[in-house]
Amino acid sequence: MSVKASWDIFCVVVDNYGDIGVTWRLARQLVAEHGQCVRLWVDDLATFARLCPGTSATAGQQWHEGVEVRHWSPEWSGAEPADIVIEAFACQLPAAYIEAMEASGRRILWLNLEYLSAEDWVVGCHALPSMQPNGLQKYFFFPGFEQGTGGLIREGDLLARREAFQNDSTLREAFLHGFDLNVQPGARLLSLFAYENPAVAGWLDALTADRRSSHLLVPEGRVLADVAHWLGLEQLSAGDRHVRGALQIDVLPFMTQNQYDMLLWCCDFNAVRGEESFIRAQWAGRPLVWHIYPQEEDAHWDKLNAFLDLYLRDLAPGPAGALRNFWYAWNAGEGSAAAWSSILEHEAELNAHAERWTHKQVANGDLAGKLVFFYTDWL
Ligand code: TRH
Repeated sequence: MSVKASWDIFCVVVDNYGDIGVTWRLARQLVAEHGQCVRLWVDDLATFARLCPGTSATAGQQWHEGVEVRHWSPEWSGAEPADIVIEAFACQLPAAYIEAMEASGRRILWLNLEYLSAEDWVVGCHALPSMQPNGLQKYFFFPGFEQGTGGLIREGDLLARREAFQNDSTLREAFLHGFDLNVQPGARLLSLFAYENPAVAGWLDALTADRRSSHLLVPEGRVLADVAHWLGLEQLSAGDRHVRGALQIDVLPFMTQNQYDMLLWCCDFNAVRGEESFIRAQWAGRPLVWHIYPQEEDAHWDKLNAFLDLYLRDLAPGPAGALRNFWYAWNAGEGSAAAWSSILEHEAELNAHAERWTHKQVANGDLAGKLVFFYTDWL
């Protein structure tokens, strides 16, 4: 049984949707599944509104799905600190808020929720405390893919919902019809969410020339310019449909997180990016390619390799090599056409492996549950 407590989650939107995507999902789950009282402080309501339609881009305070969403403006107006304070991804809490934590005289659990990484040092650093200059202690909470980490965000009923959806073709058809999509029987269904990426062209060439038809679904976003360029067009927008050889491309609107989950569940293969869509594609139980968020001095390649080493550990050399090569080509921006043909040779093994991986991750526990347990234990 969870102790009912108050939580303040602070989120700075650096760019894109990952920071708010993670914190919004976590906030909702803490409320819905653990009965917690959660305030989410976000500095960019316009980006939040893309994930949560119905959001006011100007309201200082609003409620969505039981979460109190507060606009975190540069002029801090003051607030009583919560029992648990999460600064997401090392964002800087307002100085006055830290002072209020100190002055409260209460025991407040202060956590920094870190970015996701499969690197092996994560297990050793997870949940370590660090003494702050003002005498308060801050803990570093690392999500991750191994037992000794904070796990991944996963709603309690997610796998059951996903399996029910994937086992009932009428649900899939209804979802796709909602976007005015009819998938040809036998066609391979693919989704594409990525940063700007020159490797997309080679992949589309390979799909066009394939013996089997493919249907590619692209929610609006940064990669669209590459798809447009490949099609010889100035631009693309939601609702556009184009056919080249064996490939049909449909551009979809940017959808809610729940709809995006269903899109991932529908597809035979998903191209995802960043942190959050990367996790959601793993819960889909289908093979994926990850366009990792590029970092300075190519630091992201270590992260990419660490994940691949873990993910491919129990897979035979043929399919493991095929997937690794495709991920390398995707992130290097070249060579994706040849790498894709090896993926197709190992489709069945890669499918089975993706499902096995999902269940292995479930066994590690989930981030919200681990946070609540950490708090209870700390008390
Ligand atoms: O948007 P991102 O590129 O976010 C990135 C990463 O988190 C990165 O680590 C971080 O440093 C950087 O932001 C600042 O990719 P990500 O993490 O996959 O977040 C996308 C979110 O958008 C995710 O919650 C899924 C959601 N989404 C929708 O809700 N609807 C959609 O149609 C699509 C395509 C995505």
